[in-house]
Amino acid sequence: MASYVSMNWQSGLLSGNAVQHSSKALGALRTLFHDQEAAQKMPADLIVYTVQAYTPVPDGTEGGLFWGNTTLQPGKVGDEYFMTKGHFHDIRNRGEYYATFHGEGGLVLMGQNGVTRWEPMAPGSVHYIPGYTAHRVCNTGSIPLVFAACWPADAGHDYETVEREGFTARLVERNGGPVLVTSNGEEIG
Ligand code: S6P
Ligand code: ZN
Repeated sequence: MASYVSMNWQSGLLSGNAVQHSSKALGALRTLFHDQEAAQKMPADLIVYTVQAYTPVPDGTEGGLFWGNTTLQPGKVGDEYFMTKGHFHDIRNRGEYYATFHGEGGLVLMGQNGVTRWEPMAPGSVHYIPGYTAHRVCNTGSIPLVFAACWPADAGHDYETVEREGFTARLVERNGGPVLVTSNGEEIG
């Protein structure tokens, strides 16, 4: 029988021997940001986000489910909010749930047709990420953003497509709040 873990329903954080931990520092994320001059000036070892994952079945198990959470620090590179790398799932039709515990953010979603939109994240918000949709989270607030995720064990992660092509719009701060802008600076949401 698979082991189990515990979740603190106030913080969204997991504990238990079976919890896997990983982190992403700015040095590994720099190329994602629009303002490369600002990105290069920031410390490579600055931790931007940490992830906890509970994967009770082997990666790739059809019908299995994984659970995890992400703690994304507040900050910006130029006017662009700190964000996760973002990915499509390797098996494109696989969906996912995100649910917010702490902080404020934006879930940026891009369909395979290249149309990008976003949903505001705040404590209690639950977000369904449909299949065929790249997803990335931005911290639009001033405190750590914590959200939980549940995704199919066989979904896999395609980071390469996003690294190569990016999202068609970015979440940036304008007049003190988040706005989705295209690469030519046009506001679309
Ligand atoms: C996994 C799920 C999350 C992300 C995490 C980091 O499918 O979407 O656990 O892995 O938020 O984002 P990323 O884009 O670096 O995997
Ligand atoms: Zn995912």
